[in-house]
Amino acid sequence: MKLENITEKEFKHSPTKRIINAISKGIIYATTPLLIATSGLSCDDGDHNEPCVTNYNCKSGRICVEGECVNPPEEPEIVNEDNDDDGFKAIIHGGTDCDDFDDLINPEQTDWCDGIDNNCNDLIDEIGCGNIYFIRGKEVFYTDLSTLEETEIPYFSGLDFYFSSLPKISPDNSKLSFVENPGTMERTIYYLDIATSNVNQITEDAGIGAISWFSNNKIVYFARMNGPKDVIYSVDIDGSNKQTLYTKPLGESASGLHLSFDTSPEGKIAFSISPNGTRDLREIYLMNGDGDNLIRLTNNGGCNWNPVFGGADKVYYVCSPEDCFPDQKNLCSISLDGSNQKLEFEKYRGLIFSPDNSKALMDGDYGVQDKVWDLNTSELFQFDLYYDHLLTWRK
Ligand SMILES: [Ca+2]
Ligand SMILES: [Ca+2]
Ligand SMILES: [Ca+2]
Ligand SMILES: [Ca+2]
Repeated sequence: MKLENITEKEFKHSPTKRIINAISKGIIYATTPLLIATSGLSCDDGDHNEPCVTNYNCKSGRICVEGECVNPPEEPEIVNEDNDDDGFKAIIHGGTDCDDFDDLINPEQTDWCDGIDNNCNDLIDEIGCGNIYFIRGKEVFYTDLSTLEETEIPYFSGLDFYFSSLPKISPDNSKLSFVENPGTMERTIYYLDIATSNVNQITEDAGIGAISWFSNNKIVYFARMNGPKDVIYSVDIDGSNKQTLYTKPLGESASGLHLSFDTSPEGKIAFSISPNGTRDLREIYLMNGDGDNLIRLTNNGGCNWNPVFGGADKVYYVCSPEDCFPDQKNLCSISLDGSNQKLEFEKYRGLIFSPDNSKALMDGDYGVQDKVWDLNTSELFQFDLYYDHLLTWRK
């Protein structure tokens, strides 16, 4: 009988079934000749069925297993699961190290600006690029985010800074303004030319607090006259063209709280005052750079201060539902048309924006210490550098 003529019924009852089975097994074995050859278990080595009681009965190198001589199992390859000794196993070994041959790449690294995902989160350089300017103690430094190296800016060593009048970089990155604080009401604003290290006086006034820049080499500053009466001025950096932009009405002055403000690249000013003169209420206001078009932005009955422009259409500010001296400061935001007022983060201290306003660096207390916040995705990233006070973030 020819093999191809066997029906299923005939096959089941056929005495040739055993033979057919044997043939099919032979086919299966034949399809895996490599496996058999490498495992040493091939049928044609002549020792496959060699009986044994102990290893002494087997040929050299073979061992006795369940009465048959077989080749011993291959030694498992010893694998170093943390090849670069950075404390993180490679991803192929179930770990989180996305480059196990570079000890400066693992989930605990800061993802500095080098075009590489240094912290294995599939995002490249999420802390951004440029320089972060900051004060530590009484010294002014900047960190280059391409190298994470700190450079101290000369001149400032030992100067006293108010937290309300921190040095500020000009929009073109060439100058750093600062207020000399001799301990009297009369204070002087200077700027440092970063390239030449020359220091020039801009103006002097009573009780100068916050200072900021417009993009046309104008300084905006707040001064507290006797009364107290808070005024926002603008002045050219040669001290000319001094203009009064806003004078706090007497009813708003009783709180005694210092006025805080920020300038936008487009030339707007956001500032914080108490609408009813109490120490428990402050709101954010907005006006043009010449003092026109004053509007009140926030209206939530709490304490809102230290506004910071984040891009062309948004202001971020410290917010507290209790009073102006809270245990915990939160971060809120509002659009420049007064809409979309919301709580962004609880527990934070300071905030500066990247040059393209896509990211913010938070100088935080209480659990948000030194985080980069991606404004597009609202993700928070660890940033393992510590700053006392952030100044600015510039290319
Ligand atoms: Ca590793
Ligand atoms: Ca690594
Ligand atoms: Ca990354
Ligand atoms: Ca990087």
